[in-house]
Amino acid sequence: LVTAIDHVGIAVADLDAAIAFQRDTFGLEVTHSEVNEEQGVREAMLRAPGDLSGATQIQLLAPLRTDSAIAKFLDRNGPGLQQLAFRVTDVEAAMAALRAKGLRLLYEEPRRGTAGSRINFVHPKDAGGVLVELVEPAESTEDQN
Ligand code: CMX
Repeated sequence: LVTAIDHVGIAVADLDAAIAFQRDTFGLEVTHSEVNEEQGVREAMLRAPGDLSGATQIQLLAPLRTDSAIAKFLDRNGPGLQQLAFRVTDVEAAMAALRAKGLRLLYEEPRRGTAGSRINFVHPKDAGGVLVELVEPAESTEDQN
């Protein structure tokens, strides 16, 4: 079902400060950033220098709005690990396979994720207390910058 661990998402209050911390402390570099209005986030993807394209990334997620999932997570937990994202080749097929096992998906249909990917989430209560994201990357992964 899963072809790779795509990224690990960290909720942060201040995206620019978090990028600077990851860069200055661990040497990670930003490969992509965007605003996703539907998800209510400002986000950035980071990786270790020299990592090949396709390697697992760190996603920093800052809230755009007070009613967003990330704002609620920060209110409840403070900053920290918020999600684990698995890469799949066909998100609808993955959704069907997980539903058949009795897991709840958060959305009826896939929504738009980072860089034009198609995403859905498994409810954390059905995945061992971890918010699991399913990510089907956009066709071209060449132009993620
Ligand atoms: N990881 C693990 N558990 C979580 C969680 C998380 N990120 N967020 C909530 N939970 C837990 C809560 O602690 C709660 O547990 P208890 O009942 O034991 O207290 C339970 O899940 C349900 O909580 P809830 O109050 O019913 O639901 P929330 O309003 O907190 O929403 C969730 C939780 C997962 C439905 C919501 O965060 C969501 O829709 N997430 C998907 C979208 C998202 O995260 N977008 C931001 C990232 C965008 C991107 O990746 O591109």
